[in-house]
Amino acid sequence: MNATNPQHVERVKNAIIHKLIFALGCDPKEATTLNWLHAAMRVVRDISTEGRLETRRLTLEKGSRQVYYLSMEFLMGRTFSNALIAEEMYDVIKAALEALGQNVDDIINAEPDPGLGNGGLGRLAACFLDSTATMRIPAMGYGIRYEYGMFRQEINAQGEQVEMPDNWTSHEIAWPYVRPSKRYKIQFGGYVQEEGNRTLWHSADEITALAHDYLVPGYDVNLANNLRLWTAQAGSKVFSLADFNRGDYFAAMEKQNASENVSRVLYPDDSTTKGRELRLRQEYFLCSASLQDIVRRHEAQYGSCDNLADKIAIHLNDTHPSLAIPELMRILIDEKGYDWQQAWTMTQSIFSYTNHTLMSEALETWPVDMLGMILPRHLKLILEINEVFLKQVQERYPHDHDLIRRVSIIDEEGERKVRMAWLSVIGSHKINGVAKFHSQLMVKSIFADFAKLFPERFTNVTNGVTPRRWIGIANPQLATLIDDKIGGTWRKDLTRLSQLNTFADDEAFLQQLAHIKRNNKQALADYVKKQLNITLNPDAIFDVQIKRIHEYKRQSMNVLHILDLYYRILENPDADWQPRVFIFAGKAASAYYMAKKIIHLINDVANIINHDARIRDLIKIVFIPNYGVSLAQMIIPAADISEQISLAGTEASGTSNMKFALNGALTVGTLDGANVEILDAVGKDNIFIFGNTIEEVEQLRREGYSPMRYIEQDAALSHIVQQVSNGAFSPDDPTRYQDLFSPFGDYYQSFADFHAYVEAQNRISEFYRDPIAWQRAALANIANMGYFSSDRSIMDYARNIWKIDPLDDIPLDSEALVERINKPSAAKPYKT
Ligand code: 26W
Repeated sequence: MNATNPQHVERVKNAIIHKLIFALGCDPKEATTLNWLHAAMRVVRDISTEGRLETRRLTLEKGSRQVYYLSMEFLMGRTFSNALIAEEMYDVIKAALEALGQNVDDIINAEPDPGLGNGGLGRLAACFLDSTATMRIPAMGYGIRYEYGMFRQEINAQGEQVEMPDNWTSHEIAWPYVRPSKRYKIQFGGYVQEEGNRTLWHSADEITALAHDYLVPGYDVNLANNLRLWTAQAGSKVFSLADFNRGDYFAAMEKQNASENVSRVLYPDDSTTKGRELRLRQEYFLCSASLQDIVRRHEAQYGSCDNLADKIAIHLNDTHPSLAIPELMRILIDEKGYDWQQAWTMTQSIFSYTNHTLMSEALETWPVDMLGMILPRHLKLILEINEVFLKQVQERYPHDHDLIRRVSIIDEEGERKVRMAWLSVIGSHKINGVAKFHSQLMVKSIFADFAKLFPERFTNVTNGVTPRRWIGIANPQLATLIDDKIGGTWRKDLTRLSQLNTFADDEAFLQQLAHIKRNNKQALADYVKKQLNITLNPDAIFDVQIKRIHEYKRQSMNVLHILDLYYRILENPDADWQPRVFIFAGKAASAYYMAKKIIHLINDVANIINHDARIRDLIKIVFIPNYGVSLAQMIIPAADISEQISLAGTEASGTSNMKFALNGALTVGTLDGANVEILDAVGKDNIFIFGNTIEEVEQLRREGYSPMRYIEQDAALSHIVQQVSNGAFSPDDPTRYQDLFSPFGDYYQSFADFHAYVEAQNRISEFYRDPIAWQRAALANIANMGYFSSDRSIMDYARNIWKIDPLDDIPLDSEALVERINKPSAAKPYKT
């Protein structure tokens, strides 16, 4: 659609007014910003809906294979801005809203950003859905519509994280389609009974899953995929009218509340048994609702499940949805009458699984007793799967008894536990890691035994990010500059960015890059001033670490460097120091004591250094609360330095590293995760790699890592650790950080990498003095990030794992699109 065509603008303007009145029942004279947002969203949703119908029509007509992507997390970010970019309606909506006296950016920013995820895994799922639609791969995402998301992070006056409910659903009316006809019963508890060769599950409780559909429009295609999120509804049986009428309102509602808790929050505190049980129920809730829906959709099209494995792929985004494996077995055997072996053959060829972490403490296990109590039928199936599998292993390796112990789905040591990663590997035909380095380690470490048993199953798909959101929306000035130089095709084929390499010696171009970065830094500084009343100098180096707070990511090592710089400035105040702004953001899991302590430390240190007049603003530290997709969109384009400093071997991939480089930030990073591939892509002169390699890390572990050794050798480090431990930054509670930098702890070897890290940071400060050289390096990052598009990742999955070909669609021109505004469906009808 064309913003310079007055007829198009007029039509869109009328459509917005029409929605305001007839979809929202709102008088335009009294409309609030949210009302305008919802009305404009409805106009755009109509267009995306046509794309959705077209996608269904093509999929059904051709009998295409499709993929179902199961994930406990989806960090979709704001919907409206994304849909505007995808449908290429930003300019026309902006013009129409302006004609109505409204500012499009205020309206975009009024949309809450649903926090239905925690980290990279959730954002990856969102980038992937965007890319499936753009790459014309028929796909549906399944997740949970958590009423309160993860939590809203506040930082209290003392500098500590406080978790508040994130009430994002309260205003959400315009984008999702609620599907009252798509409900499924989810059963829990009870017991199983053998009857002849059938197994009957007599459950004790049930709840209902209700579908909410969120369209995901593709970019520059007439297609849209769907994200189906489930909410829990208690059945009518659990509401006691008798209690209610007696006036015992608490008793009347108690059971209802308890069952609806399943979709209340992401990551209930799992430090208690009750919290862990709730998490297990959530996982099953997602799996059962989705699998029932998948089977229903398939049968509606083909009449039976006989060809299920030919037509669908189901992808497990980590092990969290791995109960889908026994759930499909249950449906096929108990409900559809297939025999065990038939069901198992289908199941194995349908499922594939992505592993996102090697850290053993993050590998999910469920106590056999808990699983048996909540899902007795599934425990029985898992035990049968295990028995069949172990028998095969025994036949192949009859003398290796330890192998059986190691690969058994049941961990028999101590309390018996079900290993969900083992179940996922055994139940899938393909298993992938998320970066080359990670995939290599995966088959050498946690899955070594399985890689020996089924080498053909293991593969790599390096993560990627969607350029539509991470440049198009996040950095519009950079997008326009790129459009001017090489045209707009990079949005669909990110490798086109390599054409920018020809500008490496074009100083005017490099200056334009610098100018855009400066504007983005200023915009972030304005935000920080407004939100936190801290003044940032946009000419300082913006050094950014934004991600979940976790010991392995080593935010505390970043603090060690800040303190090193602080003491050096104090010692030598007249040297020519490069001003730095250190920016942090990220949430700590509510029960993760150490991660919360790290947030506290960052704020304590910020409080002292920011107010130390001797530093003369050469260092500024900010912790920006409530990290999420929208905040990332503002911070990343403003970064000069991207901190990717996890201990080698711990970060599976990282995806913010890709977003930063794409926006021209230089990485300071270890040889870990996708940093290794980013180094290959951008070249060693355009990235600051430091620290021990995985071999060195392992060597230190074998020798018995001694943090004390580094303290003894390094006076600066020793001084910093002493100061922090003795309360120099926590005068109100001098013992607060006694345990943080303990010379007996340091599991993630920050002390071992400290010196190399500081040295890399010093090189950065020196390099920053030459603005043209710096921008040339920034350009080398932008221009060579083509590989890291999630479109490439999705095509890797589609070709090698899911075996799905793209649909043939005919993109519409702007006249055809404008014809769709406020008109009954223009899409060709299809049979349901
Ligand atoms: C069992 C509970 C649980 C749930 C989620 C443990 C750990 C998680 C993480 C939040 C998972 C996660 O986000 N992993 C990240 O996935 C990204 C996408 O592949 C990778 O880029 C990151 O390296 C990895 O940490």
